[in-house]
Amino acid sequence: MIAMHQVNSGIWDYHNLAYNSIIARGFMELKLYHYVHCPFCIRVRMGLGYLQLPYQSIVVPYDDEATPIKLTGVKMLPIMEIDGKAMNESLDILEVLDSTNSLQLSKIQKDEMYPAFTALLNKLGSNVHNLAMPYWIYTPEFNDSSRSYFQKKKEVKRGPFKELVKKQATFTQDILKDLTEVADDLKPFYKSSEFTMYDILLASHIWGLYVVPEFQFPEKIHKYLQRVKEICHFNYHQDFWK
Ligand SMILES: N[C@@H](CCC(=O)N[C@@H](CS)C(=O)NCC(=O)O)C(=O)O
Repeated sequence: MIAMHQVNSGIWDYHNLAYNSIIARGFMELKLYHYVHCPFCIRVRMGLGYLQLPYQSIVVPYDDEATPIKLTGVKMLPIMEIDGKAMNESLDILEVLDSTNSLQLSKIQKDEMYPAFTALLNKLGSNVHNLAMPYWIYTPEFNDSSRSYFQKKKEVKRGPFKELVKKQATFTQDILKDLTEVADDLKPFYKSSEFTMYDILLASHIWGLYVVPEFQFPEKIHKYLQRVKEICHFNYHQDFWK
């Protein structure tokens, strides 16, 4: 859980085809800077696991502003450093890493249902954050300083965590309503017999609910998440215990 300090200044141009072919040949060093709780970071971790790409995992303390700003100019994770060049935006990162397009990201983004899916993801994501944030801050990812930084920042947008906890039943109800719909669309993967990027996007957005002791996933969704975990060789807590 230590932020990286030896960083390189180059910003990665993700449309650079030369780099893509380097990636395809596997001649690269990958470093992922991430927050354990962050769904966009989990996306990338799941993608890396699915693609079986070895990488250095760097969990950045939430109150460390210097590391991400030095890498990309903004305090936003995930950041992927590929052979010393840093980039952000989870979907752009996944597009570069998946050089053979096995997860069909570009195809999915052209789907008629993609805008509705994105809206569902945003709604789910917001409720998941409201429900889970007061718990995430007590996982080993945080210390007193990063916990207080996180809580202060998030409370500006969402209100006091104490109030969020009081509204647990409402958030849970909304999440379960959406998950019931999702469950109907599992064939056994999201609207497909094949595993695709949809499954990574969905699973990464709801995974953090496992940290909330009061929340119980519907059985079908739990089994689906465990299947995604297997396919992506994903271990949410791996960085806590290294
Ligand atoms: N569009 C970005 C979103 C990433 C994002 O929102 N990251 C949040 C964590 S979940 C972040 O870094 N927040 C920093 C902060 O608010 O201090 C992506 O897909 O990578």
